[in-house]
Amino acid sequence: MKTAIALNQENLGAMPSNVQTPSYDRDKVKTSIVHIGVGNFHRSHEAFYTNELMERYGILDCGICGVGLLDFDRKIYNILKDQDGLYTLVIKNLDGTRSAKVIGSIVEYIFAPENPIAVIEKMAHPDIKIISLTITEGGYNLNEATGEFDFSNPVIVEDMKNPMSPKTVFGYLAQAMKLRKQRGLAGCTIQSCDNIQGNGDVAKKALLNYVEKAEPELLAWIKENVSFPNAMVDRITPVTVASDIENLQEEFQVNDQWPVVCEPFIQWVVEDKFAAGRPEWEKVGAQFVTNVVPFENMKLRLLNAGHSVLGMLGALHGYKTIDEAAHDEDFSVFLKAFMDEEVTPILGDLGDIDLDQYKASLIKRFQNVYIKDIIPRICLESSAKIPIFLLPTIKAQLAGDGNIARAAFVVAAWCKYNDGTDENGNSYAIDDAMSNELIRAAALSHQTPIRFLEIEPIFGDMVDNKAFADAFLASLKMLRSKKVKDCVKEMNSKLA
Ligand code: CS2
Repeated sequence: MKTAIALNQENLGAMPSNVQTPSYDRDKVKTSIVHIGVGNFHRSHEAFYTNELMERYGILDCGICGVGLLDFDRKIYNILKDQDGLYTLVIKNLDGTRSAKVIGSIVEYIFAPENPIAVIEKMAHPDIKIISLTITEGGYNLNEATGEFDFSNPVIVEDMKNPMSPKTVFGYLAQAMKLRKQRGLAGCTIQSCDNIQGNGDVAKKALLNYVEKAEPELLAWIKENVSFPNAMVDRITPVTVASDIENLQEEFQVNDQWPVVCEPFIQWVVEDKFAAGRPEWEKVGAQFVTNVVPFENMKLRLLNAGHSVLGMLGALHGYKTIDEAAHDEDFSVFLKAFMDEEVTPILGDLGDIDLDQYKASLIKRFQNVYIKDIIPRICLESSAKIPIFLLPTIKAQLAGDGNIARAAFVVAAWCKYNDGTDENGNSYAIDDAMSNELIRAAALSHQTPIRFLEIEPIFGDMVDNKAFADAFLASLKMLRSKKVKDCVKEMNSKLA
């Protein structure tokens, strides 16, 4: 075996010919984007699009400065430092072929816990036109049921007390915007790239709520000078595992400490509302539209909810990855019927979108056996995901007397999931900001099944809806008395 070459700027010229490397001059790249939360998804999506612009069009004024706010980000900080901001994106095609591309668009990185002032200054720098975010669905600090900003969160309380050494994204944004205002600088765009309906509106609401209390005199300036475009973002990007690192060394002779693997599909539909201009991402496939709502609805309620369906059912059954669950005939019949009968009716007019084709392509994407998207990634933080991906579908269906049997079954499966053991007796961790409450409610639900729906921050008053509560209770009873696959078979034949 040939020795793999360590990935860094100096070694780029020595990379084997089957690895695509940046051919543009990275020294000439000018940073105009700060991105908070450089996880795998940012690296397969926005950083990828931006690298394409640099590579294919020589547009170099859209460099990215990554920012990590959490202690957890120390690892990526150290690795990107070692690798001069470079990393490899490995695209895994449906036919098993792979391509490897070194991405060079992240040209700076600041680890906030070590240097909060540098982050504030960077975000307030006149060259910065966009501050983009992937801070997860739960990161916006809004109560799921009431939609209100949670001022009781201890880190928020701390940020209000110590504005110059913030911990949260809101503390940072408020200080950076304050500096921009004081210095007479222009505003910028705050661009959410998280899977949330109206993600821009949500980011705006959260920031304005925070600022109203923390820095009230800044409120009007933000309203006037900062824009918050909504966007639909899409590319399935699993967790990187050790074998991805090894495969890259063997197949491409690249030694990358943290590559990203992803599917070939990519989509970004963005509201064209950028306060200080934007890169021409449309040149490389992004779609700029005036209304993203239909795209968001379709993606969150079919793809993301579809993931949760396969994730919850698959976890109980003991499957490890989404492709295994998606290849299970019973689960895929269930999923398809969920999409057709419970989601499609509430999607409304989708204009030119070919929904049948979209749904068929989703099933194929879930079934991509090379992606190996682990079920724990899908199930983690479900308390922030289910209320966005699944509950709006149930509410809309209930409002029109529509069918909710399968969606309610998935909620019941989620309840059982919080027992923490699959049907083979293997236990797993409940990785969720609300894990204590979820585990407790699931435990109580053995005696009093309705207890799970009484988690108010998640379900609000949905527990009072008889049709939903009945469907949930019937499903949970079934799930607690027999295997998930038998339940799914029964559902499939009963509802067919
Ligand atoms: C997944 C998403 O986290 C989840 O539950 O559904 O991460 C999904 O893979 C991406 O949104 C795909 O674009």
